Amino acid sequence: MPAVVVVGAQWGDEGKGKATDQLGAQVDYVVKFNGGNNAGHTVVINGDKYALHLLPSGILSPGVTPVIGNGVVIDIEVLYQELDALEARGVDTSTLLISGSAHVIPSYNRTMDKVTERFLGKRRIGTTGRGIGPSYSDKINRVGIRVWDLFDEKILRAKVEGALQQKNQLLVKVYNRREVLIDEIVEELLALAERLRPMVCDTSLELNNALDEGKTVLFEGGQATMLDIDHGTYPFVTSSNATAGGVCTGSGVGPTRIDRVIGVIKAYTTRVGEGPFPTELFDDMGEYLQKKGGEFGVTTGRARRCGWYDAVIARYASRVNGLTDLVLTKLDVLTGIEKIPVCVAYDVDGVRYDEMPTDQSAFHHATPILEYFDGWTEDIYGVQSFDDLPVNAQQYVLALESMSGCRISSIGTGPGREHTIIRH
Ligand code: 2SA
Ligand code: GDP
Ligand code: MG
Repeated sequence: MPAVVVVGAQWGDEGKGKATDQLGAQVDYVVKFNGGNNAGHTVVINGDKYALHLLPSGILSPGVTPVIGNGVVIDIEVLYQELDALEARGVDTSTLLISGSAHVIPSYNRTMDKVTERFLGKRRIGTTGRGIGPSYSDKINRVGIRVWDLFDEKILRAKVEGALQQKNQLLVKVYNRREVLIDEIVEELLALAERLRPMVCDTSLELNNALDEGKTVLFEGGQATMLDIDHGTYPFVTSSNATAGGVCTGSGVGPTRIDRVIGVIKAYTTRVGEGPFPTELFDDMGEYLQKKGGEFGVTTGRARRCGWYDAVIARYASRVNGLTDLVLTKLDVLTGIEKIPVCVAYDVDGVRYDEMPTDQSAFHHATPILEYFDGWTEDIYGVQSFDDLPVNAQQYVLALESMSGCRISSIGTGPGREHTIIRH
């Protein structure tokens, strides 16, 4: 398996960190290709918990080269904090490679993110406030600051000047904030540059050479399919391509080189931030899943909204990512629920939809058509073999598989590396 992709199949927090970490032991490189420190990936190794944001989860596997690709937006201060925290816990981070073409998140974009959300009021997206959207907007508007720019003061100053020209107009005239000074930003970024320099290289060349030599590369997606800027529930999305297509643009590795695309999906659904969510629960059951599943943001601590498994979303994710496998997580959280509902299709104003409506208004009006499956009471925490699952749990998994358009090749029964069933 020379090149493997891991992406989220729902609205994020499916357990991509755990899946990446598990595969990490078998690969040479783990590459982050989209997003930034809006991500929060949890990995539990021998009971020790690690929360990763900007660094690829593969950094925890000795011998793996972690890579931050060109599609990522980097808050350099956060990067250093994360590196220092891992080093303090004995993790070797010295092999990290960073694309010089990745964009940085200057402090003014954190400000922009927060003031824009406040300004939007009821129409807010519910962002993580990390400056992600404004930094990707700058990239598209061609006024972004790239890692390479930090190593030439003259170029950096010109770029910051270009970026602030428009931004200051907005900040001062619309948002009533103080003007951001060019000198202040140039100084701030230059002070961060030197430590970065040895990590920076042409990561596209490095990865393509590695694949030529028969090495294995794992691409770790941030956020998820339904948060993808093109394929998600726009405008309630993040600002990058979190689907498998983003791998190629975000790393400089072409599509013909990708062998497997693994979608990670929870046995129920969660969402953090605003936006439509057809199977969302507003009753005690939603609270039960949130508590039992520990559904709180790894980056912001926000409570995640909870609902039932949505097979329409699973089929959609299988299609737009070209999934070869599904990794089903958190099956253990469903233990003790008598009848487990699953959304098999939507009702949109009296019309049945078996596939995701392309019209967002229809999706906003979608109510779930549910099928009910018998639950189980036996404790399945940590179970490692499919045959050791209660029959009803097995049937639930097989039913999800038949509805979701893709084979379920692994099942999570707990947060630890070892709490996993591999289906051969
Ligand atoms: P942004 O900050 O511009 O990317 O926000 C836009 C939308 O994307 C959602 N988003 C996320 N959803 C789930 N998990 C994410 N990471 C953290 C985690 C979230 C946290 O792992 O728990 O701690 O709150 C993540 N990052 C972005 C976001 O909620 C907006 O809906
Ligand atoms: P990511 O953003 O997709 O990497 O996921 P997060 O780390 O944000 O959230 C997933 C949470 O579920 C983390 O706390 C994981 O430790 C936990 N987790 C992952 N797989 C399982 C599982 O199979 N069972 C249980 N109980 N927890 C899991
Ligand atoms: Mg997460």
